Amino acid sequence: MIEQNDTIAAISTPLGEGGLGVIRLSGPDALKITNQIFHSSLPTLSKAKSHTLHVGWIEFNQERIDQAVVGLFRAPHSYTGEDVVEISCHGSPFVLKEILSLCVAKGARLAAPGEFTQRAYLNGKLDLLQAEAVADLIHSGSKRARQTAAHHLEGELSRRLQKIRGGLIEFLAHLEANLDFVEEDIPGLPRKIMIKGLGNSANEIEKLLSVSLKSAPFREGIHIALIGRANVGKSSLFNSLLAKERAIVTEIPGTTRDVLEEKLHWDGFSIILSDTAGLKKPSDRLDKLGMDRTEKTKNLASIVLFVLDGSEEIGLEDENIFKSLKEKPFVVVLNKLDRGLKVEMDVIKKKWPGIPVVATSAKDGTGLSELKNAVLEALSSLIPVSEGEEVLTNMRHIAHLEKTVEYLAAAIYAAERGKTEEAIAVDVRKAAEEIGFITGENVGEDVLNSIFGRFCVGK
Ligand SMILES: Nc1nc2c(ncn2[C@@H]2O[C@H](COP(=O)(O)OP(=O)(O)O)[C@@H](O)[C@H]2O)c(=O)[nH]1
Ligand SMILES: [Mg+2]
Repeated sequence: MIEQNDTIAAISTPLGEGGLGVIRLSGPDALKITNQIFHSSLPTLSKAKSHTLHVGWIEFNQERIDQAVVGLFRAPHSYTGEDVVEISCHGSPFVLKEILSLCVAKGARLAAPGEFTQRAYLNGKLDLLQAEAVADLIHSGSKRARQTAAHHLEGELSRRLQKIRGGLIEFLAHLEANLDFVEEDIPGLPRKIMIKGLGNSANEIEKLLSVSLKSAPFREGIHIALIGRANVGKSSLFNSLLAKERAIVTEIPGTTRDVLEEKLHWDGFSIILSDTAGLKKPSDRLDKLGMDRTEKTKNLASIVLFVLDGSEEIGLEDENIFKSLKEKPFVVVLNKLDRGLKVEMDVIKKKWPGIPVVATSAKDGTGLSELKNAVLEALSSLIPVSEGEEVLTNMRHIAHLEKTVEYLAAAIYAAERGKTEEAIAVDVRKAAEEIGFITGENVGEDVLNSIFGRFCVGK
C-alpha cells in the first residue's frame, strides 16, 4: 500500500491564470505545515475549529507572497478522512507553485495523481466505485455522463451491488455450513431455492448490463459519420454543423481523403462527428486508403448521415452505398436544397420506408436544425435509458459483472445437475469476488494504482 502516514500536498485547480487557485494538503501534519507559512490574526491554526475559514497572508522569510483564505477540515470529517487544509489564493500559476514548494519545504510530499481520493477510499470515506465516479465526474464531457457519474458517487449503484454480493455471501454461508456438517448427514439446502436465488442474482446483473453496454458511448462520445459519394456536400455539412471551416471544400470530386473527426455537444450528448472520403470504386492506392478509412469509420459509427445531392437524381453509386449501410441506423440527408430538389422527399420515403429524411442546404444553412433533431431522435431510440436509471459506463465494471454472470451460470448449472455443494460453492465464491472487485472488497495494489492513476494530481 502507498505510504499513508505522511502529509501530501498538491495544486488542486488547473494550472493557468484564474480568479482563484487552490492548494490542498492532507495528512497528520497538514495544520502544522500551514501554520508555518500562513499568518493571520489567529495565534495558531492548531487551535482552530474544524470547518472554519481564515483570512491571512502566506509568508516566507518575512516576505508576503499572497493573501489567502485557509479552509480547515479536521479528521475524520474531511474528504480524505485525515486533517485537510485548503489554501485558496490568487490563481496565478507562479504563486501556486511558490506556495506548493513552501509546503514541501516544510515537510509535505507532492501528491500522486488521485492520491487524495485514494486516501478517502483507504479511510472508508468512499467505496471504490464511488472513488471512480469522482474521476468520471471530473472527466464527464456531457450532461448524461455527468448525471451518471453523480449518481454513482451518490452510492446507489454501490448499494445495489453490495446487496447482490451480500446475498451471494449468505448463500455461500449456507453451502459451507452444509459442507461442514456433511458427515452428520444434514440434508443440503433445497436445490430449488438455491437455483432460484442464484438465478435472481444473475437476472439482476443482466438487467444492469443490458443498459450499460448500450450506454457506454455516453462517456466517450457517440460516433456519427457523414457518408456518401463524392461532391454531395459532406465536408460542407461537416463545417456547417461544427460552425467552422474545418474540412476543405472544393468542387473537385475526391477532395476529402482522410477521415476528419470533431467533438460536438448536442443536448447533453457527446458526439464525435466524422467527415469521410466519398465512397466509390478506388482508382489508385491513395483512393484505396481513403476508402478503407471511410469503411472503418462507417462501421464504427452508431449513426450514419447518408448524404445525397438532392439536386440530382439518385444514381447507382448512391444505391450501392445505401445497400452497404445494412442494419445501421441512418438518416438520409438531401443536400443542396437551395438548388431545388430533383428527388422528392415522398419518393424517398416510399423507396426507403421508415428511414428519416431531411432536406438541407449546407450553403445557406436551411434544414440544419431539422438534421440535428433527426440525429437526436435516432440517438434516443438507440439508448433506452431514462434519467436516474442505473447505468454502467465503466468498462472495468462491465467486465467484472460479465464474469459474475458467467460464474453464477456455472453455479446454477452445477446445482441443476446435482453436483456437490462444494462444487457449487466454488463458483458462487468467485461470483461474489467479481462484485468485490468493483466495490473494492478484494482489489490488489496494482488495480488501485491503475484506477487512481486516471485522476488528475490534486484530486
Ligand atoms: N449549392 C450548393 N452547393 C453545395 C452545397 N453543399 C456543398 N456544395 C458544393 O458542392 C461541392 C462539393 O462540396 P463538398 O462539401 O466538398 O462535398 P463532399 O465531397 O461530399 O465533401 C462544393 O463546390 C460545395 O461548395 C449546398 O448545400 N448547396
Ligand atoms: Mg469532402
